[in-house]
Amino acid sequence: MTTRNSNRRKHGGTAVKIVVTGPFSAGKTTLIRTISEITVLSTEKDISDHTKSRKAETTVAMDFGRITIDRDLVLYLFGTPGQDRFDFMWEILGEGMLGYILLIDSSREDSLEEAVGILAAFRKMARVPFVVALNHSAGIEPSDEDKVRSVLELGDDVPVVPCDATDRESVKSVLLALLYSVVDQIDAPAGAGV
Ligand SMILES: Nc1nc2c(ncn2[C@@H]2O[C@H](COP(=O)(O)OP(=O)(O)O)[C@@H](O)[C@H]2O)c(=O)[nH]1
Ligand SMILES: [Mg+2]
Repeated sequence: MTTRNSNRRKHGGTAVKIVVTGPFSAGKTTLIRTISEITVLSTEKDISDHTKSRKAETTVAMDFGRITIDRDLVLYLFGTPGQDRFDFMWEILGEGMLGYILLIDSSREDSLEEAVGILAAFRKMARVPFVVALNHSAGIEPSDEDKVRSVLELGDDVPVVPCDATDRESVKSVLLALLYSVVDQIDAPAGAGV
């Protein structure tokens, strides 16, 4: 049986699509590379504009990775490009997603500001569960989470979780938080994740 957000695969397992979005340089490509069991297909290109001082390459179209939870469930991870001029890709990548991770670099104020517009676009695009992951979270305090919640206008049902995109266990816990949100929404569909 095929549902809107999942596909039965030939050997019987379900494949679901999860999108990793967030501002430029939040750590999306890193997160997918950390967790993927296949070599991540990234479309990185040298940066030629003013953002070059922050990093040398940027994701142009998407990152693509995969993680097998068990023989019944495989997650396909799609990372969005971070710069505005590629935001036409968001809708393409968002099609049929089970949920998404909004990744923010919590060490930089402008990352949260940039996240506001991205989240608005995603909320408009799909009413699916999402989690907010705070990358570079060393030294963050409870008040930082409150600030993120208030700036992004998050409901109590949206998890805000610390993240180290370079650490496999940390990335796993972010994915689990998202999967639990998905399960919660199945239990209580009205209004969850929005
Ligand atoms: N120390 C540290 N550096 C990170 C982490 N995540 C990303 N980075 C670095 O931050 C920069 C931007 O990461 P990248 O994954 O390209 O961001 P993207 O634009 O969101 O895909 C890169 O130089 C990464 O090596 C993290 O969790 N810890
Ligand atoms: Mg990237």
